[in-house]
Formats: sequence, C-alpha cells, structure tokens
Amino acid sequence: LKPLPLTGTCTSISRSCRWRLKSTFKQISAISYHKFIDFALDETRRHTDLVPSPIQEKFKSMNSKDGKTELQTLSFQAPKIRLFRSLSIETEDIQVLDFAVFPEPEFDVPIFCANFFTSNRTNIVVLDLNPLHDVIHQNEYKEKYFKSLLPLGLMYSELLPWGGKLTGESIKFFSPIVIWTRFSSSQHKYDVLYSAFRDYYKEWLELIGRAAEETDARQIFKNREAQHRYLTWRAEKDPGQALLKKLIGDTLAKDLVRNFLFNGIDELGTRKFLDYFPEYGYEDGTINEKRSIIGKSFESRPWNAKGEFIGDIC
Ligand code: BLA
Repeated sequence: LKPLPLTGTCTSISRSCRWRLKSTFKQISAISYHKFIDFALDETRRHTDLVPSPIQEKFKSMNSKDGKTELQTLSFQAPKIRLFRSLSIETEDIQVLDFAVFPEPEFDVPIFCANFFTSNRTNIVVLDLNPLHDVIHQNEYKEKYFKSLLPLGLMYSELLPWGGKLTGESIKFFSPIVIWTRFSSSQHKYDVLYSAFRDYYKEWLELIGRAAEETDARQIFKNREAQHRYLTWRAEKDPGQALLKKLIGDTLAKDLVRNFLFNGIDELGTRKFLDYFPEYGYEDGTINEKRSIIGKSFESRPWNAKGEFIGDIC
C-alpha cells in the first residue's frame, strides 16, 4: 500500500485508494481459526487413529440462506473418543470456531471445549476442559484432573483475563482452569489464544491417553448421564443459537445443534431438559426461553490460584 497523500481532505482520497485501505484493515482484523483445527487434527493423529464419524456425511456442507457463507464441519471418532467435531464459520464480518471433543462414557475425562466468536467489535472466548463431574463442592474429580493443570491455567488466565459477568448457570460446566475472556482484535491476543489452545489440547490428549477404561457399570452410567446433561444444557441454551438460526434458518439450525454439535442427546440418555434443569419449567410444562434464571453473574474469576471456588452461588 502506497502512503496516503498528506494533503487534502478525506474526500480527496481516490476510490481505489479507499478500497486498498479498506482491504488492508480487513486483512488486519480478519482472523482465521482454521489453523487451530489443523493443529488439533495433526496432534490427535499423532496419538490415535481418527475415522470419519457417521454424522459427517449429513452435515458435510451447509450454506447460509443468502448463499454468502459456508459453514464448515468436521467430525471423527477414535478409540476412547466418542466424537471429535468442529464447526467453523468465516465471513468478512464474523469468524466462529466451535470445537469440542467428547470421550466415550467409559472414560470420565473432561470434555475439550473451545468456543471462539470474533466480530469487528469484539472477541468472545471460552477455552476449557469442561469437567464431567462436580469440581465446585467436591475435591476428588478436581484433584484427579485439574490439580496438575492449575499452573497452566493460572498463566493463561493472567494473559487472557476474566471476561466479566456471564450466564450464571454456565459456571457449573466450567473448570478451575477455564479461560473465559473478551478482547478487541489484536495479533498479540490471537497468538496468545493459539498458544493456550495448543497447550490445553495437548494436555487433554495426555489425559485421554492415560485414562484407564472404567469397568464398573454404575460409574459408566454416571459418566454417560453427566455427558448427557451437558449436551442437553448446551443444545438448549448455547449462546450461538440465535446467530446460527439467522444464518441457516430455524429448522437447519436446530438439526445442526441437536444432531451435530451436541450429538448424543438421543443415544446417551432419555432425560429431558426440564428433568435436569427444572428451574426453567413453566407450569404448563414448557421451557422458559430465557438463557438464565440466575442472571448474569461472576464479575471476576470465581476460582483462586489453588483451584478453590470463591464465587457466591451454587
Ligand atoms: C457468547 N458464548 C458466549 C458467552 C459464553 C459462551 C459464556 C457469553 C454470554 C453468556 O454469558 O452466556 C460460551 N457458554 C459458552 C460455552 C458454554 C457455556 C462454551 O455455557 C459451555 C458450557 N458461539 C458459538 C457459536 C456461535 C457463537 C457456534 O459457539 C455462533 C454461530 C456466538 N457466543 C456467540 C455470540 C455471543 C456468544 C454471538 C454473544 C451473544 C450473547 O452474549 O448472547
């Protein structure tokens, strides 16, 4: 890009120059999350054999209603891994990555979760190893999976500080090392986020690699039900749904959410949303459409450096 003439008003900038300026800013502001997924795929393949998931064929390609946006999906399974799936959406104005990896119910390993939403105005980030079991009131599961990861979580929570109040209910699905942050676009922040993503994913692969298969039927049932509850929560209340509906329409968005993003709802259990979250029920048996009953909570990080919960509810 040639330097702009120093004299003259804005109106004197030629059309081609204005176009070049605009596209330069776009190049700076647009981020692609593809390299995150490429990393996860390569790294997973170094540990295990991924095979395409049976759901891939149905959801392999989707376009937005206006035909301008392609929604890209990937889904695999592997020994110990029930579902590895990602959805990415990249337009000039928004970039989204919704990536999760769910273990088979024989393993109580956390669910890997990376949710990144980027627009011209902001970036919204959740990166976590979502616990399958209680880490707020009980220590056992927390010690098993998170104790050794606290230093890593602490380092990244300083680089990517707490994003402020969020849907109160979400906190029970997060771990003491959750990265919940918002920032305005900058190359430095993306580099830190990419580094956090790689480190968290490598740790997750270590956890699943080391995990021994559970043989106690009651424990397997508990793992399955915990995963089902998680899927049921997200399929009903995930914040991305409004945008997905806008992009691809109500029917396709619901199908994508239920059968791709949170696949397993129909197989892992039979309980319904209100069985798990009765506080959302109206007397006539319908579900309150509000995302939160508790409301937005947790202005600051409710976990201390020792991984103790210091928030006020639950
Ligand atoms: C916002 N996404 C958010 C927020 C959270 C999450 C915490 C802040 C708003 C809030 O407090 O709820 C993410 N919430 C999670 C995750 C869990 C949870 C990961 O409970 C796990 C248990 N996000 C997507 C997709 C899109 C998307 C696919 O995953 C879009 C297609 C968008 N997320 C998105 C948008 C917002 C958001 C637009 C801001 C809108 C809002 O705050 O309501």
